Amino acid sequence: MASDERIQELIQGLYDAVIKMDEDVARDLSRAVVDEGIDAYYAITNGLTAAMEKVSELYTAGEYYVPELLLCSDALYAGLEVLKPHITLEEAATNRSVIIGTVEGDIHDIGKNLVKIMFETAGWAVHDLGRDVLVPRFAEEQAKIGADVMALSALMSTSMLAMPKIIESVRREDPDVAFLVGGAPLTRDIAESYGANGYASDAVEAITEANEMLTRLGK
Ligand code: B12
Repeated sequence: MASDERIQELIQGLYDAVIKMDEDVARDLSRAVVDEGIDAYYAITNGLTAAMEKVSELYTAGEYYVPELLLCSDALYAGLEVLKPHITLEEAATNRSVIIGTVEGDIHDIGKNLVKIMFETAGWAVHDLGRDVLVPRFAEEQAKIGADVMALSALMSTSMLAMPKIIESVRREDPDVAFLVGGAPLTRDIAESYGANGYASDAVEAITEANEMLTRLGK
């Protein structure tokens, strides 16, 4: 078992690798995390995605521009690829299904992909529509799949306005589907005002909330 110092060293290394846009280091340190038996999700949240918060500050401060953001997310994904198969979740396997996508006008998909990975890890069948998904696509997909949950992601205060439109258009065809929404500009109050059934602020909470939401709905 790795010592606390070693765990912190690796987490700090992952954090720095994302900020320094170093895919190779992110990949190598993620392999070390796995080999040394450190919790993969802990490494993702405290190393890889925590670094995106810092990246976002650098972007806001005008020190990083869009190309840097993309290179940072490449480093994040390089680590994620290694760590993903080693995530363990307490929630039991399920036969539930979810349709997930980032809403129209929004190309941010790092958070959506983390939520997707958590659903997959928890044993859900996941149908990923990708990013910048046009409003009518969700109802079309639901007509084909008949999913239990529809998970919508938005990272911009402008794009999140598509959420109530999606919820309304899907419910018109299928009143039974439960909506889970998330993304940095969302809050539980906003989610409720949009008519969503659930809200979660991060990817692990998303799974707990999805299950609780279905229980609340008697499903
Ligand atoms: C990386 C990034 C980019 C990358 C995206 C790469 C990619 N493939 O995703 C690139 C460079 C492409 C980009 C582009 C743009 N960006 Co940008 N970007 C970011 C940044 C720095 C980080 C986002 C991120 O990935 N965070 C890490 C992930 C892990 O966190 P997360 O997404 O919040 O997800 C977690 C939770 O929110 C939650 N969650 C997310 N989705 C869901 C869904 C469900 C169902 C649930 C339950 C939970 C959940 O769980 C996730 C995991 O824990 C943010 C800053 C920020 N603070 O968010 C700006 C930010 C979102 N971008 C912003 C802007 C303005 C833009 C651009 C318009 C910039 C431009 N001028 O070109 C374009 C947008 C183009 C478009 N049409 O979409 C603004 C948005 C402002 C606003 N509030 O409207 C931000 C806030 C930066 C800022 N401070 O100005 N961006």
